[in-house]
Amino acid sequence: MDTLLRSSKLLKHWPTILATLLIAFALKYIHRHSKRRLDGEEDVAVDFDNAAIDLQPALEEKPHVSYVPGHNLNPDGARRFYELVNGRRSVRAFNASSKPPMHVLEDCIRAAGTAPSGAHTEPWTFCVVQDLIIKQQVREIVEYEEHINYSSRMHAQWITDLRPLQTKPVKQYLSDAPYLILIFKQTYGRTADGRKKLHYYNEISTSIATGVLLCALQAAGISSLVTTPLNCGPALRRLLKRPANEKLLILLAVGYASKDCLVPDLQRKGLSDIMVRY
Ligand code: IYR
Repeated sequence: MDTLLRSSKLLKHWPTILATLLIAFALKYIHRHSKRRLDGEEDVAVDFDNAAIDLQPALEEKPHVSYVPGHNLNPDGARRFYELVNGRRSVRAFNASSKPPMHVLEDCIRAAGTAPSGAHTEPWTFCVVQDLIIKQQVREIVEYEEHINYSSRMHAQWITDLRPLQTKPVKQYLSDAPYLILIFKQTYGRTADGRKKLHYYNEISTSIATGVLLCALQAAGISSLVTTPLNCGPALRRLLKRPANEKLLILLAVGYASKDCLVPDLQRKGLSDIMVRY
C-alpha cells in the first residue's frame, strides 16, 4: 500500500481516478433508478427491499376454480365491437341539460373495474362528480394551469400540433358535461389487516381500466373526452380529498354530445399500419 501511495503514477493521476470513480457511481445510480421507472415500480421497489420477514400474499390463497370462457355467447362480437368503438370520438361540446342516468354510469364503472391489474390489486379510484360547484372548482383549477401550460410550459411544436384539434385553455366542457370522472391510480394500498399492499404496474392497470370505461360509455351511447391536465393533479386530489397514495391519472368529461357538436375530421390508421404478422 505504502509503495502504491508513494508511486508517482497514483499521485499524478488521482484527479482522473477520482473523477472516473464518481462517474461510475453516478452511472450506476442512474441505471438503477431508470430501470425502476421503466418497470413502473418506482414506489414499490424500495418498500420491497425492506419487506418484513413474515411474508404473506395480499390476496387470500385459495384453490383455483374452473373457468367458463363463454366464447359462444357473442356471435360476430369482434366485428360489432369494432363498429361500436370506431364510432367513438373525443367530444368537447356537451349537452348541459340532458344527463345520462347514474345507474348507467355505475354499470360503466363496474365494467372498468373488471380490467386486469398487477397481482389483482385493482389499483384505481373513479371519482364521479356531478355537483355543479365542484365541477366549476375543477374547471377553475384546470383553466388556471392550462393558461400557464399553453403560454409557457408547452413548447411551440406542441402548441402547433394541437392547432388542428382546436384545443384551448378555456374549457367550457368541464362545467357543461353532466359528469366529470377523475381517475386516480393508487400507488399502494392496505390489506384488510392494515399491511401495506404493493400495487404493481398501477399506472398501466388504471389505464387499461380507463380504456374499458371508454368502451362501456360508448356502448351506452355516452360521449366522453379524455384529458390529462398537466400540473393539476395535486390540487384536484386535494379538492376531492383523496388520500396521498392516490395520484390523478386522467380526467374524463362525460355526457351526451351537444346537437351542434363538431369534431376534427380525422382518419384512423389502417390495419396494415398497426398490425405486424410473424
Ligand atoms: N391538455 C391540454 C392540451 C392537449 C394536449 C394533448 I397531447 C391533446 O391531445 C389535447 C389537448 C388541453 O386539454 O387542452
